[in-house]
Amino acid sequence: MVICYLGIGANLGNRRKNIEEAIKKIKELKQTKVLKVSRLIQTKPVGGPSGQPDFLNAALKIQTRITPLNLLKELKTIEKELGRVKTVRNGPRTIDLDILFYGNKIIQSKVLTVPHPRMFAREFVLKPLAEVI
Ligand code: PH2
Ligand code: MG
Ligand code: MG
Repeated sequence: MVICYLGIGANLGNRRKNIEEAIKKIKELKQTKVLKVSRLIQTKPVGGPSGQPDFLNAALKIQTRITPLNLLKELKTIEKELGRVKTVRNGPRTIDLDILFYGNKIIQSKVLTVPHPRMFAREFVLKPLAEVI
């Protein structure tokens, strides 16, 4: 089992409900346990188109046997199930699920970079993460 930290963000639709639903689906993943859930914090959008709604952000500590690329795939599936539509970079979204850390692994592949490359400059990631670490 590997300890892994996930970042969650939502700024479209019922943001709280989207995040709760995403956590429920992550709990249902095989070979995965959710160990800690942070509070939800409201944050101003960083980057992306101006005028987009405020975000709710959260972080999770999980334990999993799913490999990093399969975990990425599972998270993308959950994003799709919750109605995420890809538009512009950093644009508004019903749900965003990011792998922040996967054990102590450093991953630099075409589709996945871990630790998350922009997390260290983002208060909306670090604040909830500090609650579950
Ligand atoms: N996610 C982004 C870009 N900007 N801003 C906030 N406040 N919260 C986010 O989750 C967020 C963002 C890209 O994933
Ligand atoms: Mg993100
Ligand atoms: Mg993402």
